[in-house]
Amino acid sequence: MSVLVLIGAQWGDEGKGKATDLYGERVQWVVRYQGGNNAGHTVVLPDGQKFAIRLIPSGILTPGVTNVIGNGVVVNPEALLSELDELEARGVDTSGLLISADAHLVMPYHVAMDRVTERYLGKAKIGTTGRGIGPAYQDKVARLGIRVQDLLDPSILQQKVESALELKNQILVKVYNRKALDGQRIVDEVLAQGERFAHRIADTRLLLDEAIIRGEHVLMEGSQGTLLDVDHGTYPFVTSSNPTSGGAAVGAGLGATRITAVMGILKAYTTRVGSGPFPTELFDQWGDYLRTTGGEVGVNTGRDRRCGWFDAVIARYATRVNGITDYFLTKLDVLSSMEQVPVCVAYDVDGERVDEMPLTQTGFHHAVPVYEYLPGWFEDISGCRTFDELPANAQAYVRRVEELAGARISAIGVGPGRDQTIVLH
Ligand code: 2SA
Ligand code: GDP
Ligand code: MG
Repeated sequence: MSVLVLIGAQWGDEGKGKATDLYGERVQWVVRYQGGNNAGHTVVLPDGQKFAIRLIPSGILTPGVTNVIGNGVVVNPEALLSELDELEARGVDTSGLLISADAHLVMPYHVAMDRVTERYLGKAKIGTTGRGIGPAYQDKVARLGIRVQDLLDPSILQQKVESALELKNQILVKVYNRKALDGQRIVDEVLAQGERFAHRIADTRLLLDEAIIRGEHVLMEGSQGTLLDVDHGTYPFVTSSNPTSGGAAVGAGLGATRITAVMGILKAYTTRVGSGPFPTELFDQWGDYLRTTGGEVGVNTGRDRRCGWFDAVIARYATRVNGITDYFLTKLDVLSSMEQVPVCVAYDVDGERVDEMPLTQTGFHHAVPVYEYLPGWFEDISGCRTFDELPANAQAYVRRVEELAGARISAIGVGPGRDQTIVLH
């Protein structure tokens, strides 16, 4: 391991927090490279303590690790401080957290715009987390963004907030019939918040490069997932960043040749939160079974997750667009106690069999899963620690998923705990 990128292979919530915690023990650095406090990564420590990490890298729970919020992340200062306070109140040492000077800020007007836009879209809404993530990235691309480094220069900050607010206030007042936001108040608020984390602002791309040259190991923790990627996901029902492995180089400021391995986190079935197409989605008692048994509820928003069977078309796609070298197959334990486990191996799109992601959005909307039925198992596998201990049918399921996904499975999750993992490679 030198620079390992860990990404969600589906629509997020595959168990990236647990995987980061597990592999975090072998690295000196953990880096978040995209997204913001829309993420919700769950880590269950060996003593049973459960943490729901949002904006800060999950490596914060591993003593001795330096954690980086990279330039590709959007940082809500209020959310950052409250997460730091929560972690510190639970005895977590947060002194090793650094924030890129070039990361963008999620401002109060981004949160306001996110919420009014979703309301305005009505039935066509994206189902965002309402955390202002999309509007913050919009401003970044429109060159109207406020960066972490602007907190170090109040007069620049003031100018930038005023120009960003000029248009936004017009939209809020004239289109959405809301009150205009007070720029001065926002500036004073974020400056006061910034004072509390100014000592963490750093040239993180330089520090990371120097660390790699010294031979230290880095884990890049993706949030959301491949199908939520703004370029490679189910657009427009996506998040506004690049969770895929290419985003890691950009969002951390590391050269692409520095990445040595890409691990995909792959749930043994599929879930999705928010709107958008989902071919294997279940609307029957099996959907309820997966939701209840798998505890499929949004970490951040408390929304129920939509549930469906494993989709190999998506997995193959994730392998390809991320250059996945290894998979961590999570939540295999949730599939115990089923006679047969359906696995989607291809789609039927308007009467034609399709083995790869359809070319168009409409094609994906029309995709009907072609299932293969694998024999199930009834044994409780949460105590298994080696592959050989798994029932034969569970072993066969893993091997078939591996074959269909096109990359080797290196680890298998059989429960939420760090130790509830079967390591194969
Ligand atoms: P946004 O808020 O602009 O990023 O929303 C755009 C889409 O991205 C989805 N999205 C997510 N999907 C799964 N998990 C996420 N994190 C939380 C979690 C979500 C929660 O871990 O449970 O608590 O509800 C996450 N973040 C963004 C979102 O649902 C939209 O489809
Ligand atoms: P992330 O966003 O990818 O980090 O995933 P979330 O934390 O949003 O959701 C994954 C959920 O599954 C969390 O509640 C984890 O504790 C849990 N989890 C992770 N791996 C396993 C596993 O192998 N088995 C079971 N039963 N739960 C798991
Ligand atoms: Mg999550």
